[in-house]
Amino acid sequence: MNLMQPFKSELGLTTGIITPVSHVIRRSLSDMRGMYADDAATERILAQEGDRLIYEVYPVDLPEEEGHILHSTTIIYPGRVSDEYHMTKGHFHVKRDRAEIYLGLAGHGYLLLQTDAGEVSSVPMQPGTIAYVPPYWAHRTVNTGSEPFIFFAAWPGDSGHDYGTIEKIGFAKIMVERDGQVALVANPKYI
Ligand code: M6P
Ligand code: ZN
Repeated sequence: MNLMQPFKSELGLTTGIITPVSHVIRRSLSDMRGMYADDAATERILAQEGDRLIYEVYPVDLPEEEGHILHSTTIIYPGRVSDEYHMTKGHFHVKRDRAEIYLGLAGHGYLLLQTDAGEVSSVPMQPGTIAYVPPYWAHRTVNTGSEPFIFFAAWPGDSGHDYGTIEKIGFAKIMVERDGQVALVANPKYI
């Protein structure tokens, strides 16, 4: 057995940054082409304003193996693509029966979940909210506020990220601003 030594990381509770920083995953609008409902709006923003940063992930460096508990923070910057709020790509776990825990740290948003059968659920999140992603649910987070939406996440080391399914089929529902309110509506692109 390869015995790992105990260690700690420091989490900036207001910044969401975990130190030491092993690596940072940055996803910009161009990384999410085709994921927002309004493709023309995506291309317009890219042409007129450039490639805006949508979110960053600060992971703790750990082996992606059974027995470990992977953990990270995610910072989703506020904004919209047309009327759709900034969000993560979203994924199923490759091992579908692996769950995940989110803890809201700053800002306001939603956890959107969806099963293989297309059932959708939405959980509002604010600082202090512990949201549970049960086994078999794809998960995406959305910043519906005007400040960065920051949360901590922990999940089993052998879960794996399956992005392909969501890239192909999308989420059945999207979070948009309608008449100044946050609304969960049918995704016009969902097949
Ligand atoms: C959370 C966790 C990570 C995930 C990240 C961004 O921190 O669920 O596993 O990578 O959010 O979400 P996504 O991978 O869908 O872009
Ligand atoms: Zn996950």
